[in-house]
Amino acid sequence: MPDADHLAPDQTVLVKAACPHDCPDTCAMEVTVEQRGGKRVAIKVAGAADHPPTAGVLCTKVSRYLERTYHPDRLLHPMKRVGRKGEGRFERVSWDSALDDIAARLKQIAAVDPQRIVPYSYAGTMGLVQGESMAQRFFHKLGASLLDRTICATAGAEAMTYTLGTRTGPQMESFADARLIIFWGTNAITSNLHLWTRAQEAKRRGARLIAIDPYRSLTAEKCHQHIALLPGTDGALALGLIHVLVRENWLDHDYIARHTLGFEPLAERAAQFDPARVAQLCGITAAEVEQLAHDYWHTRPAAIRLNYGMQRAAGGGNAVRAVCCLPALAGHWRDAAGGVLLSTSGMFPVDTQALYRPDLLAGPDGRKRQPRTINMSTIGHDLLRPASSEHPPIDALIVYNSNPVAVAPQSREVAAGFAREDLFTVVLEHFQTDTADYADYLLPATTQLEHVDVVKPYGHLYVMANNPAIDPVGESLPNTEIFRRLAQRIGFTDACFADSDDAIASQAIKRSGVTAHYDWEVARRAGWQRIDVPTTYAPFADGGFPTPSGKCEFYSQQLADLGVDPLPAYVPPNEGPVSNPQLAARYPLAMISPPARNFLNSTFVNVRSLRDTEGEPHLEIHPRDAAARGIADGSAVRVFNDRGTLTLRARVTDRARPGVVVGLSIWWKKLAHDRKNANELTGQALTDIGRAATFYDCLVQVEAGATTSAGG
Ligand SMILES: Nc1nc2c(c(=O)[nH]1)N[C@H]1C(S)=C(S)[C@@H](COP(=O)(O)OP(=O)(O)OC[C@H]3O[C@@H](n4cnc5c(=O)[nH]c(N)nc54)[C@H](O)[C@@H]3O)O[C@H]1N2
Ligand SMILES: Nc1nc2c(c(=O)[nH]1)N[C@H]1C(S)=C(S)[C@@H](COP(=O)(O)OP(=O)(O)OC[C@H]3O[C@@H](n4cnc5c(=O)[nH]c(N)nc54)[C@H](O)[C@@H]3O)O[C@H]1N2
Ligand code: SF4
Ligand SMILES: [Mo]
Repeated sequence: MPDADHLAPDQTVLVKAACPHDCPDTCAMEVTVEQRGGKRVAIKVAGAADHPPTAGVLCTKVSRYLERTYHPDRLLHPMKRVGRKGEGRFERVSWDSALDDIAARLKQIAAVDPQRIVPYSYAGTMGLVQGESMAQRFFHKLGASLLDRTICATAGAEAMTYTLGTRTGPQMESFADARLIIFWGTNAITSNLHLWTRAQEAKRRGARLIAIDPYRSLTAEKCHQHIALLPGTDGALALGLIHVLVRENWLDHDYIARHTLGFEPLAERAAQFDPARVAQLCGITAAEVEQLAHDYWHTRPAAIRLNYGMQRAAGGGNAVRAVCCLPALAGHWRDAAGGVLLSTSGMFPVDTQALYRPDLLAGPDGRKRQPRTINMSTIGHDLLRPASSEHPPIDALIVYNSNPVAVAPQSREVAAGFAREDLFTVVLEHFQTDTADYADYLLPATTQLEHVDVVKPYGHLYVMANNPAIDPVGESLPNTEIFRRLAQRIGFTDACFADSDDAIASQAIKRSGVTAHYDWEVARRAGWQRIDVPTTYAPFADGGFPTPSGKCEFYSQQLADLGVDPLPAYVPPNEGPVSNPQLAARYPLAMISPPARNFLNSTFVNVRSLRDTEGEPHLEIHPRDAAARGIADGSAVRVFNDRGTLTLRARVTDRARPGVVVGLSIWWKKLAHDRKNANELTGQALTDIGRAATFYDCLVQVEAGATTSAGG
């Protein structure tokens, strides 16, 4: 078999790659490559049949990977701004002139105060190499501000870690063996296709599927039962379930006694959440609460697939804590197909010291610097905040693997911040996104088909390897190489700045515990390497929670020490009739903006075939709420609150429950007719645990007709 580097004109090769996207499935891809005109060209991508989680299938989006990679709009050269900020007018420049100028500007700013330089990145790629390796080394050496990466997962991740000690759960393959599967705040068909396949298999074998979701998503409509609660009320529902389990003595006393901490106070807390009260808080019936608790106790194995949809509200962290108590109470961890799965990311010991080199924070005098931390979910506030000695201004932003002008909450503030003429902005991208429009320098980055990477999944138990399949498109460079060259220009001489991408991939995972046998060379040849856990993986069948007490902590002393409620509490949405009746009177509808099936966050929105499938930005609204406002199906509506206003096409449908409107996201603003997306309306308040964004804690009003722009 030829390899991709030595390919005769008539030969094709299969290159082992890994999907880089922010998706729990982290599929193994096989890229068919041939030689054309002296260049390696990818002609096909497919899912690897022999990788158990992938099982030969890619989703619709990534099946279109070649359309994205060879898109006529790919950025091919470094570019420099010529128009006003945000206008998106650029001229082509050479790499040397771009990097020389960027290095000079950063040096100048760093001489005043390096904290004035802020990196902004998220999970455009989940690769450990093109993600944060060279980039963080560079920013640490510079002494730049640190970034708190909270835009997606920290509420649940921290809440689960306080409760279980780590992030793990039943492996996705085991869901096929469950008899009850609860999809809690997740539309698996959209965002977790390969787990859904296992659930389908379970269903064929007689399992019962239940969705807990304010929206009748593609997944909810295929479940046996759909509990359509109000957004942000999941904590109350979970406490209601605990209430019934305790009242009925549906409890695994042996498991509770041996492996949990704080049963008595938890039971006392749950006593306040009788089904009648829960029904009222959640906008469901008491019978739904009773029935769910009954099924949860009487059906085994019972697995909960918990996901992010239910965390994007003020009480997201506490809600996750409450749900994480359920399997320990009912003894479901005893089964390999039981328990709760939010993420498997706790299973992979990433070597953050080797990758990010936090030791480089030691300044020129050798003393460790402690730069300020910017929370990425409040970047709008932070860019516009008046400077003070406590808050040095942000003078430069380096954006990579993220599209904040489209994805960060309260977009008007974010865009106003990016529009500051005194802000120096560099964007590393594949395309001219909404964010790229504001760049002073726009630098073309390679895609997964063009660079090396190792991907840490969060939905299964295999480390994934990505080999480059083709030559870089245009003059694009891997993120690592861009930061390597910048480091060199600034004069950083530490050896780590010369590490190759292969060297970084081999450093990325610690060789200890379940990854004692991690070997990059082996993984890159095979395409993946399973961590060393048994095929029937039941992480807490016999307790062994890696919390401070070694138990599942219903009661968390760590949270108590932080001044946070040590027991799972019900924290109602910030924007709702309970917390803010005046606001709720003016803006009576709760808007959620969960992922669209054919996009991945804002990635793929510019891929024609996928955008055409999604149609145009729309708002789903219940017939009752539509009728009350004289809104007809297919008409344009104005959606607004104090933060802004946007125009969407109404879909009158009972998929949205009464009181809730749904705008599937995340559109590129510039591809919407009014150049806005759902984040025009979302706010910058943070969650109770994890300092995360609260995208789905957002009250709005909707009006028929869409001609004015009042209201915001
Ligand atoms: N196709 C596709 N796949 C994706 C993404 C994408 O954009 N598109 N994004 C990726 C990323 S970054 C992430 S973080 C994951 C997200 O993964 P998930 O969190 O599983 O996201 P969704 O699949 O949209 O499911 C969220 C569901 O939660 C519901 N929901 C909203 N608010 C509430 C609430 O308060 N309570 C409850 N119970 N449900 C609520 C929504 O209606 C929606 O159906 O998906 C990843 N996968
Ligand atoms: N209203 C609303 N807003 C949301 C959400 C929601 O549900 N509703 N979801 C939130 C969530 S869960 C998340 S995770 C965030 C996601 O927000 P982001 O992490 O910003 O994700 P994307 O929108 O996919 O943008 C990633 C960008 O990285 C670029 N990219 C990919 N690979 C590379 C690379 O190798 N190098 C470089 N330089 N660039 C690369 C892509 O081209 C893309 O433009 O959005 C959040 N925003
Ligand atoms: S986005 Fe998810 S389902 Fe699609 S190919 Fe990538 S990992 Fe697989
Ligand atoms: Mo996310």
